[in-house]
Amino acid sequence: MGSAQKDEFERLSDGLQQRGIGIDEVLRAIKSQHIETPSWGYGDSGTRFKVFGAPGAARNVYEKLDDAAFIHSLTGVAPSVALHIPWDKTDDWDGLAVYAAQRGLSIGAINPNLFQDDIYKFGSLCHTDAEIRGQAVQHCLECVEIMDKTGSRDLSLWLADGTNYAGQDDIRARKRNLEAALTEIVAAMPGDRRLLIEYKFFEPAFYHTDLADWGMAANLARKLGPQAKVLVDTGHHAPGTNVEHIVAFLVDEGLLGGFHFNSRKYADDDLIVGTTNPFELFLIYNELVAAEQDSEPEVAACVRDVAYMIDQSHNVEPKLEAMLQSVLNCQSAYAKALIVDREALARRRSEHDVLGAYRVLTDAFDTDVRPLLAQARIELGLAPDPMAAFSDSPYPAQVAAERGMARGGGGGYPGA
Ligand code: PSV
Ligand code: MN
Repeated sequence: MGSAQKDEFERLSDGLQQRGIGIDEVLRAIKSQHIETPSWGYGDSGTRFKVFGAPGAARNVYEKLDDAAFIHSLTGVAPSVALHIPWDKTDDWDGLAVYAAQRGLSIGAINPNLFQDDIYKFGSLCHTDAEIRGQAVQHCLECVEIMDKTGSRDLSLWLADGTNYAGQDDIRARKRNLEAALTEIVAAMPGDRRLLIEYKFFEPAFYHTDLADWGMAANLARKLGPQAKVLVDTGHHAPGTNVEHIVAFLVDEGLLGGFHFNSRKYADDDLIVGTTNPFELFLIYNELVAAEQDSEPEVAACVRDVAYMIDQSHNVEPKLEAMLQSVLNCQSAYAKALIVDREALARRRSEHDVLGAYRVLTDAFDTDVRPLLAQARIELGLAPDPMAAFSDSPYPAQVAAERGMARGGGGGYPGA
């Protein structure tokens, strides 16, 4: 350990210990954090206006796994990769799982794609036509088989279903269609596999979205039974929504299944989590850390099973650096949540010391946790500064030279 790093860590650790924070426990938690990266964040992707090609962007699922392994080698906390089907489809799932394992990775959530086939113009699982619903269910069942072959635990479901005009369709009929389709899908899933239900209040439909908010997702999850949980995509809320409140509520109900982290600024899932609103990310983690320590065993168990996933596809930022930055922002938010003085917080709350309680949170948020994270990385046998290690690594230039410019150039508009 460099002596400057050692001094900084000891200073921080002394200060935290004086506040009654167990430094070993905090380090243990930081080292066992788990953040899943998305395969689609490594390939060429962008907005519906324009996809700017990126040199070195992964061209297939194997290259995506190589990139994910590189991010994991720098951070030590990103050992799984979410796949999107059919974007990542292969004829050899066993081979893919082995390829991942050889790189210290496992296959994370499997994401069905119920939005890019022509048949889905008016919906998928909610469609009025039973045949189209049947095809959508079949696709999900194919994904359940892929989960089996790859050892994936979670089927992560997002629907683009909805309508654009008042009167366009029967909202209640669509709701029933969805419930029936998901019942069939859950029935086909082994008991140790989970269905994560993602909601989004807008886009690509704008009049009504069939799964518009966490309440609708939670209602469905309850009906579907213990294998179904809610997935919170941080980008899928109206501006001003208190996301940490939703998180606290869902975890307390045992219904929180996972996250798709990104920044709400772009409206959906492209910008890097925690860049514009790191305080929100900290407050989300704060609720989770508090729940981890809850005396109700079910609440604590629910947090332990939460899947922390990034859902971003970068357009103007260098892709690998962007993914690394995303993981680092999650690490920093979590570390800050871990050092909240929970006893002081409980005391201030019981005294109705409104701003005192707020300052307990900002004391943690304002703490420079970099020496703590560096220490955790050193203990994991990693470089203390992943961004410096990234800059020193030949990997990004190597893949740029090998892979060249994959595709890019397109966009969702005619002639784009
Ligand atoms: C949809 O906006 C979403 O958040 C879903 O999770 C998709 O699977 C993902 O983005 C990638 O398109
Ligand atoms: Mn998402």
